[in-house]
Amino acid sequence: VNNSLPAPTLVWREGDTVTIRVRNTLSKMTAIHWHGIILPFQMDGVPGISFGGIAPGETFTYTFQVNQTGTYWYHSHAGFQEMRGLYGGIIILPRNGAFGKMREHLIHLSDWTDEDPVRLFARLKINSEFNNFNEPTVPDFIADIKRFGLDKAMEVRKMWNQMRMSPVDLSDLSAYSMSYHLNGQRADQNWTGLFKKGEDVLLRFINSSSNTFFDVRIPGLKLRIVEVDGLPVTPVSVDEFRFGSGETYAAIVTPDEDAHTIFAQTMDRSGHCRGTLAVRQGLEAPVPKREAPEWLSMSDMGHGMGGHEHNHGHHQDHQGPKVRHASSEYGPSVDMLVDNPKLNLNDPGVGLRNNGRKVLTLADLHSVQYTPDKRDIHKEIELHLTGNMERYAWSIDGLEFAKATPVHFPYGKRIKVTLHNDTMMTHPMHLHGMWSDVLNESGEFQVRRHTFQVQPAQRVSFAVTADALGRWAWHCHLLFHMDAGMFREVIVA
Ligand SMILES: [Cu+2]
Repeated sequence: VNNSLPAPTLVWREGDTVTIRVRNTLSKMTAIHWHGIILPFQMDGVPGISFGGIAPGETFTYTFQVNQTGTYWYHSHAGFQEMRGLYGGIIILPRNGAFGKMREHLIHLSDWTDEDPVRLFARLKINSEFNNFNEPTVPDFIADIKRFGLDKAMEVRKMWNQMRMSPVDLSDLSAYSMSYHLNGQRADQNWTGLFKKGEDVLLRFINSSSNTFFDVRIPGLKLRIVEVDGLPVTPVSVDEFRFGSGETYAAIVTPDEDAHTIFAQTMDRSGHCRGTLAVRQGLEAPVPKREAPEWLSMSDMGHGMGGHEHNHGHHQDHQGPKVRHASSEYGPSVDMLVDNPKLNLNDPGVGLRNNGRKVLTLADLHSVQYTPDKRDIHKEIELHLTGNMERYAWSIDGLEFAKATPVHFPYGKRIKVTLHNDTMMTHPMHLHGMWSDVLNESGEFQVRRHTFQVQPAQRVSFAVTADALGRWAWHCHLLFHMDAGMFREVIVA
């Protein structure tokens, strides 16, 4: 956008009507989506749902009133353009607030591929594991034999083979085909944000990557999380947070050295990006080593999963919810069904458990300055996130977008949605047009999000007030999962 990567940061003010004329100078159709912004559906920028897209040479005028504050972003919702730099930040100031009360930096974490994303996607479809170098190998097997004895080691292998799952499927794209950027710069280019000694710094983090989870920390500094997805939360101090594609977090830090490293390793530990907060340009602080990837545990894959020969539903313990899988889940698009899901929200996730650092979890986030819609739930919807790793198939209830019918939200009603993850991967789920009010384990309102992570074998519920008429997109924000079919249209009518 305007020859810049990331695209220019847009600063808006609450209450203003903004008008953005987007002229497409590319040779292909494009579309800009305003991520997390509540607006009329025709302005939402999803081709085929909100509008027809912006053809080459055409200009589309977006205009809407801004009724929220905080950190958001915008990106292309067409093809794989987001993966090649079509993203930028949005800062919305409170109606009466001033900009620059505190020193602040906007930090985009993103991924980039030099390959043609279309070809990369096609290759994943053919062999989804080509990219995963954490795959256990023959030496691992020999190590297992030494550790467990041959019988047990064989058993472990057999188990994985039977499940046709890889225990290290943390991410399906790795540093082999991607590079990782902080504000458009590689780790060695060391993007640097300045501060004066003794002052607090507000960091607005945006995960504008197409397909990457980052584990973010600033060694030696606490991150005081004050805002999530643009909205204020009860401040919580952590050392680290897992950052999903599409989410935003704002954190206040108080630097006490001349230089601090902002370190973000990918969830699969195949790569990282890095920047520096410093009192002047040219300084560096030590850069931590990337940690070893951790295998998924059995609990990450639910209990009693397996092929279709198992009797689903007979493994449930009496504590958990009754899990029912849609009949469409029993097909070639699904390789795993979770009957005993994890219900707790306080799991930092694989690779971050017991690492000696205080890691943010979904359970730590509590909205403030917002009174939830307390009306009774009018309708409950349960959807399962499904996939087949070998086929690189990603879907909802076993149905890819092209095979599915829209989800209906009755206009003006309060609706409860339960997402149940029948896959081994974490999915950042993003509902357009309306807020997702994430509920705690007891079903009470906890935190308002526009995008939130559903961990492997986890079940999370949220409530929505369906006050936005029209057609909306709802999808996993990993671009390749979305394109493979983990996507639904929502109709509010
Ligand atoms: Cu996904």
